[in-house]
Amino acid sequence: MLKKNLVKAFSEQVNAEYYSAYLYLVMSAYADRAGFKGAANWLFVQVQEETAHGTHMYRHILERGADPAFADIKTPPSNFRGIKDIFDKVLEHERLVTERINNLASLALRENDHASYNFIMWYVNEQTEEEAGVGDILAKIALADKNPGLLFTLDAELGNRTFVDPFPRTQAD
Ligand code: OFO
Repeated sequence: MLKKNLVKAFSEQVNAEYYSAYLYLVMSAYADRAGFKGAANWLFVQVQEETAHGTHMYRHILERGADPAFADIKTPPSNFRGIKDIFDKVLEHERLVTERINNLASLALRENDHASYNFIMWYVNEQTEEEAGVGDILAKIALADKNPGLLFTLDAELGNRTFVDPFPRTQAD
């Protein structure tokens, strides 16, 4: 059984994951309307990933015999200044999420809940990968400063990203 403070912390993180999905949906719409269809695709895959992260965590709460707490999902900002600004904000957001995930891991350890700690470790690793991936995109955007043509190459590359469900469920689940 999940302790009360962990139910609260996990539920808040479910909300934060769905907020991330909503934020990336807003960003995807912006990129699409700005003609960066590849970036729009990359961000839309991010929407699906964040939704999967939130849903997986919600299932963890249920599987541990607790009731998830639900709350409003706040409205994300939509005032972006171009594609670099978008990815700067993605990185900034992911760093905040990393902090939240680390706090959640520390709480699980403090509560001696090793099942939750083990569960949250997947998210710890995922955050490392996400921050690194966005850092690579920003490095390429910086290169495009001197050679704007590179932005089109990058956009085409971002257009190739596909969603792979990190937690596929079988009928037996
Ligand atoms: Fe949920 O993976 Fe980043 O935010």
